[in-house]
Amino acid sequence: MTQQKTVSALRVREVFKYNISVIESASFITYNEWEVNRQQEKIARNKIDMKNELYENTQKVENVRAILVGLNTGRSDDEFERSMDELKELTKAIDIEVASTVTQSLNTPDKGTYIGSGKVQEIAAALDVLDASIIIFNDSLSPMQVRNLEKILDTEVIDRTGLILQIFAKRAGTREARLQVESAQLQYMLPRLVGMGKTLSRQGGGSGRLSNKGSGEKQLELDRRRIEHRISELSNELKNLEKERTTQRNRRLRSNIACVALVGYTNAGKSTVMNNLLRLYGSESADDKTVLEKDMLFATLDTTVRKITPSGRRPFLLSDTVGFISELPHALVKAFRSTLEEAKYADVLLEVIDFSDPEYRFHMEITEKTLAEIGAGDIPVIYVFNKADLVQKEQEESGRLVMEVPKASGDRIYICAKEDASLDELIAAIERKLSEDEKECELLLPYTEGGIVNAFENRGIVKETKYEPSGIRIRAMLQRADISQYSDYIVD
Ligand SMILES: Nc1nc2c(ncn2[C@@H]2O[C@H](COP(=O)(O)OP(=O)(O)OP(=O)(O)O)[C@@H](O)[C@H]2O)c(=O)[nH]1
Ligand SMILES: [Mg+2]
Repeated sequence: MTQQKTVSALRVREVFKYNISVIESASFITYNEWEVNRQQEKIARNKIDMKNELYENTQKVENVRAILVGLNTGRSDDEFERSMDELKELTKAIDIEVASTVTQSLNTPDKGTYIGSGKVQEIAAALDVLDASIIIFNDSLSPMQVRNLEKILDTEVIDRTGLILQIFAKRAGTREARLQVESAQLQYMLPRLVGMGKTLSRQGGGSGRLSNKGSGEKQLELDRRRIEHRISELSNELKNLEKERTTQRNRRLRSNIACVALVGYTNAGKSTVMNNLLRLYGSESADDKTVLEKDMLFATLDTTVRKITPSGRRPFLLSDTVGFISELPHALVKAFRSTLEEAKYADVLLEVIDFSDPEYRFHMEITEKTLAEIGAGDIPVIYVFNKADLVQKEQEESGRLVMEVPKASGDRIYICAKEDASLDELIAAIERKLSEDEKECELLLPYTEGGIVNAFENRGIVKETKYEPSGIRIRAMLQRADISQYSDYIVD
């Protein structure tokens, strides 16, 4: 049993190590060798695919089991329990089975092993009994703590950040997401590598997480330089992709069609809203335009923008992006900044909330904090309380008064993202919000300015058009910026 366990732990670790093979293939190159390197990268990316596949297979065949460990250093019981529950969901998100949960309350974490030595022994004894091969900690551990624990427990130890990074690595589908994840993983590894160098130089050797090609300070220094080199390469490439994204975004902004962004905690139902609006009001065949919706954390990792053209109402561009979570690893926020920032350019945010989750208020807090962090804190918000069907069911079962769905009240709307009536109510709420700042104006445009009429029509803001000898007379809903831009033509 012990032997089998070690094998599965090593395979999980193998996946975590995939970056090293990428680094090996990248090696030291000059900027002029960029093109050659792109080919090498292609090979490396295939390697990542293979590794991810290996990971999937490993999980399916071997059924890895984990012990979850949480240390409460002064949080309320509720808060602590909530974060342990979320750790369980995160663990399930990479198909690792939760064998058991171990918790402890201490004023301060133990410097060497994070939890007390008695607890470490307890876990060591439980490992065999529970057939577990990986220990997952709910907080961030120092590189030294991970090493100490791995040595005592003789099995793989990862922390919450490491776990989230693995989920992202497994899910990353687009090129940009893959580069972002790789960069985040390397940034996470770097201090751990340096830390390990110290230990190894004292010990004069040994085998560790990253020392698969020999050991000693020299080798580690080489690895460290390779990683740093790869990080700067990735950051250059991400900058190029960001430029592309900015160009696309500028084109969108110039078109003046309203931009609406779905934001919110992971698994709230953002992609479900997107897909169902596309099904009802997508401008082209919706089938190949839909995005992945799934009952798991971090189903979506990139940004998709689609045009929604509701009949009789104004069209808008809708974007769906990566969800938020409490304690999103810093390296990840940094690497995913450009994806996360997409919301910053929206006219209206749809904050999707899983209303059936007892923790929804806490999720709203985290979402609002994250929005402020990425500079999207001042954009008008519609609070979309989703999965209200589940709440209705619960109310029915417990004999309470059942809420009405859909229901809009001020900036709040209660919906079930899978029902057409809810989606129509949502579209109406979006239109209301978009027109909040608008004023109905009459303009008289010379026939040479037909382009302006077209642009207004594309935005769906024209109420009336009359062709008169002196020009085109239109009534349109204008925003403040339009009023100053077109003041020469405004007659009323
Ligand atoms: N019952 C019910 N389930 C819903 C509703 N909306 C979404 N879901 C389910 O909730 C799960 C998560 O939905 P997604 O749309 O993938 O959530 P997301 O916010 O995009 O999640 P991430 O991409 O992981 O951030 C899926 O299983 C959906 O089918 C709803 O109104 N009612
Ligand atoms: Mg999604």
